[in-house]
Amino acid sequence: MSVLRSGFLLHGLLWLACGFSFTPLAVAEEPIRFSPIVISSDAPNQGFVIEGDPKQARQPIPASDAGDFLRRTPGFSAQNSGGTNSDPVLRGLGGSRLNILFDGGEVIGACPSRMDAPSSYIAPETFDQFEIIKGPQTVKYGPVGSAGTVLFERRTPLFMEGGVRGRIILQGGSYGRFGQVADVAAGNEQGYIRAIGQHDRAQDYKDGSGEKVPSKWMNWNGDVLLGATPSADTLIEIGMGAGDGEARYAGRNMDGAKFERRISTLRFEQYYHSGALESIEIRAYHHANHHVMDNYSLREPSMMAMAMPLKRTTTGARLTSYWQFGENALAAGVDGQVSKHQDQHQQQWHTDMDSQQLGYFAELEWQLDALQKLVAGARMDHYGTKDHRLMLAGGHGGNTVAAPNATYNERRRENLPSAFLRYEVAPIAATTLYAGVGHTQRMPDYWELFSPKNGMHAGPNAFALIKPEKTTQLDAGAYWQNNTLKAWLSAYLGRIDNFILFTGDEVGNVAAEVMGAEVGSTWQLHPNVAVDSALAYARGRNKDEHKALPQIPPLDANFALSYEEDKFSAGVIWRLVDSQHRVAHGQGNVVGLDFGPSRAYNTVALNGAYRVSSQLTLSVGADNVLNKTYSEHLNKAGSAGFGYPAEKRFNEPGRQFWLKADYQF
Ligand SMILES: [Cu+2]
Repeated sequence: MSVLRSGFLLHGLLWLACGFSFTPLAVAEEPIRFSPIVISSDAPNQGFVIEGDPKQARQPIPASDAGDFLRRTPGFSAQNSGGTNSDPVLRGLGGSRLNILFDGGEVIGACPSRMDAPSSYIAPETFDQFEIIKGPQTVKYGPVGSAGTVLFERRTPLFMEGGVRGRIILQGGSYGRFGQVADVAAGNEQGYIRAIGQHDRAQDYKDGSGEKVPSKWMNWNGDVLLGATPSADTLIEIGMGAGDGEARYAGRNMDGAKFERRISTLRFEQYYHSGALESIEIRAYHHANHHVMDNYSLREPSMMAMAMPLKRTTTGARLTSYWQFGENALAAGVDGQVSKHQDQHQQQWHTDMDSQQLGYFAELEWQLDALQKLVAGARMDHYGTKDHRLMLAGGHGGNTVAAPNATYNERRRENLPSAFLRYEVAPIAATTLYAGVGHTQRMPDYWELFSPKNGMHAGPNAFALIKPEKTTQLDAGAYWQNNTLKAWLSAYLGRIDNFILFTGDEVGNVAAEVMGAEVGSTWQLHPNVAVDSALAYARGRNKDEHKALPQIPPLDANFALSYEEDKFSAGVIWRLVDSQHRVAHGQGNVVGLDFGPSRAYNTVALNGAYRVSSQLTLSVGADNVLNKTYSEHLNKAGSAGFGYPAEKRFNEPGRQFWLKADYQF
């Protein structure tokens, strides 16, 4: 029994030291505060790593998907198209610049307009842990996310003796919101079986002026995990899952009628107790996504009724070995992936793209002395992408006249390196400073190579034309904590060569610069009263065209005052967002283009929570209490199909109420 415990205790340490975050070099002796019951904004546990329990209550209203979940974190925002399936953006950079992993694997959507961003397939409350690593400061998770890496992980705690445990969440709110999550596991020393089911839905919401915004959505997910622990140091887990959903989009000319996913995963972990090799981890996954968008099942068609079915399958694996040499830790491994995209003509499925990636990496944590360490990593990726399109039919699935494809049957190959180096120091107790530099080269993704219209009018084809994007970024920050105050800062300055930029439906490479910071604090001004603040600012410049980079969110600040007793908490959150005048009209990415400046706004939200027992917590909230009418800067222009005038943003929800019951057994 104790051996079993030690194996997984060891894993817990690895999880902290290697797998996810780098443990702070020094920590204050006492936590300054109980974990708040309702989270106002997720603060980093160090400058650039944020982690937490995605099942915990957060304001505003429980997130509809991972995009909605992430956009509440300082530094994040999202390109919004309606009530759900927004595409998350970190520091103004989204799409494939943000590497989002679903239980160790990449889920790549099928929609050529990214209606089904990876985050749209992730129901946060069905996961145990999320982790955000800002900047190109790790090389362990597949192709490096140049803006950052986000991990949603399930980690089933082992059963030391036979038993059953679980968690049931019920949540409801304004505009027909009603969601359920059930997560039940049974097992003993030899293994476990775990079933996780989720269903959630909402009707169209109304903005602060009482106008209905087309935004109705529904999603469900079901997953089963079977784990075996044949010895104290071995874990084998297989997982199977499925899900589907639908979404009406105020900001698109078609709605998402199907977001079907099928997933199989395999996880193997082996721990060793002698020698330098500590453990080996293997993760394998197969994701099959079937997406349909149409203009008739969730709206009255304003033109000829049409539907577009699409499929994507992605299969991959990663092997990581963890080593310990004295005080120094090394993680080294290899990962790879094959992916295929299909669309449908005359009821027949046709492959338009297939791609492969193979990479190998090593990341070293070198403890210089008790107070200083260096972390360095490097990886190399080999990519191949094949163009199967005989004819080009225009970008975004438009029905423009088809033209012969000059790159039919061609395969592009790229070998792209990435590396980073970071120095961390704890000059005084409970303080960490870090500074790092990272470089990563990103293969253009499906949306950049296949969705643009380049090549339609005898112009150069995006598939042949677009160069890999090269990001070089300095990341620096600080984390400081004493018994009553915690403060943190993470800042960055980056240069992006061959930044992949959409101008209308066409795409090109430009030189760009990005810079910004997130800063925040928690002040426990009384044993029961805390003040949280967070502020995020991002700025981007297109050096070639001497103007702003598009789709950069404005300054966003968040202040929260909370009162907590042992069983009860109440809070008020004031969010202030500045106007954004740095825009690049008609430019952006496949999801959205800038169409003008946006106005400043502020909203107030209230929450309360009560721990009925150690098992049951109730929380309630009211968002946008003052019923303001406002829209976010990153917003698809409202669809003409719903009567929105050209280039008019659709609004965010007016006042809404929610209630969440969280029961653990
Ligand atoms: Cu779509």
